[in-house]
Amino acid sequence: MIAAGTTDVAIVGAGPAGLVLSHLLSRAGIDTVVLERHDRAYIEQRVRAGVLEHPSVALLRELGLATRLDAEGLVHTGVQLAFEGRRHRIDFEQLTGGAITVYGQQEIVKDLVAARLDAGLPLVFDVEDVAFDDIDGSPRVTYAVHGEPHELRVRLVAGCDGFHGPSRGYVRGLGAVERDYPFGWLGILAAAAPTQDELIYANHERGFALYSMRSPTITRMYLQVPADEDADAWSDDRIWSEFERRLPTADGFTFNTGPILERGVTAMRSFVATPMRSGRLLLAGDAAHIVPPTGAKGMNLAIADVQVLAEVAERFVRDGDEDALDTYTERCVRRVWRAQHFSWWMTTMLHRFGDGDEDAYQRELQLAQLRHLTSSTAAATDFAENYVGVVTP
Ligand code: FAS
Ligand code: PHB
Repeated sequence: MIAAGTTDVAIVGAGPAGLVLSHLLSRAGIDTVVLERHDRAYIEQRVRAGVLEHPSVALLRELGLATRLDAEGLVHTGVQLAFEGRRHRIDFEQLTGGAITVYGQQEIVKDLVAARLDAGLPLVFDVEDVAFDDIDGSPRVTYAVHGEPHELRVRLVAGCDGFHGPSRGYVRGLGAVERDYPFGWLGILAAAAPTQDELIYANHERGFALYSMRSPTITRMYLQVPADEDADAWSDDRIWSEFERRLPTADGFTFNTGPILERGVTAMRSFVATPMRSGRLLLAGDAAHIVPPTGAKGMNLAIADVQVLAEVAERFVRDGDEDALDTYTERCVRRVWRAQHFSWWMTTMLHRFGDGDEDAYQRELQLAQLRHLTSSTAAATDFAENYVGVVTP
């Protein structure tokens, strides 16, 4: 027997996009049901992004969802770029008046899930076989929970189900442009106290390295590795000695080592799918676009998309304003391409793309770019505005 229900907006996916959207729409008095494939424990322990742009923090504060973020988030007023063995600081505060906040994506997921459930609002975990019918007219979302079939009649469907979710497959006339990179990131989470309160992005002849953190006791670090690398092929000693080589220890920087709590290899891809709307279905976040994590834009793009989605959804649900839905893709895609360009540019400037002559020329270009970036106020300002998230798309 199918359990049937109705709501204004079915939100598929409880990642940053789906959860922020659920809070924006609830604040606007729009009914929603969030459907998530995994259970609560899984999504709350999944290690992913860690950098929040200024606008993302401002929105979470505005929604009253930043209590723990403000208490535990690490505010960084600058970042360091390392090359030729030395660190160079870019001062966000001086150049933009803004800052970033380092706070784990899974912490945001924890805070937003708790706030939703505390408010007694529906968030269904362990959903299977999510499918959509009649997304051009009166959409129906069908799914199962532990084998029990369910159906939701809705006004709109928000596809916030990430790159591998089903929603994008329902978009009529979808086109995608993409670029894959010939490398990935080996990411580790270590019980080692960070030795400084700013990230280091290192360009090194052995490949890229990133020094980041999650808290005063947890370090998050990344190494460029071949795209098909097996994380388990890297012993702890090999990982630490490779960081020793690639990070700018020659200028006195030291880092603590400690038990490695989590490791994994992430592929590097740039991907943009359009349109982001088809009938009553609207895509947001990784469901529509992917950036390589070098620019720390993935989670922030997802949050920015749903701010627009919430606005057009409210106008449609409240006033039947179809024109609002028509503007969705156009209003998002300019910002998406700004972040795409910045993420591609940082990735190209900081990674090894191969070896031999072609790469030798590329490396000199990278070093020339980095020298310019760290000696020209205009170039540093452009970088800082993009990184902090205060750039005009
Ligand atoms: P998400 O993928 O976060 O959320 C989608 C949700 O939909 C998930 O909870 C998923 O379980 C659910 N879902 C999928 N299919 C479903 C279905 N059929 N039914 C119901 N639910 C379904 N960015 C950085 O800046 N730094 C990083 O270090 C970094 N690391 C990353 C590592 C990985 C492995 C990945 C995949 C991404 C990483 N990113 C990183 C980018 C990341 O932060 C994303 O941009 C961000 O999670 C996007 O948020 P959402 O669009 O909400 O998608
Ligand atoms: C992280 O802390 O996980 C992180 C920071 C900066 C990036 C990517 C990931 O560019």
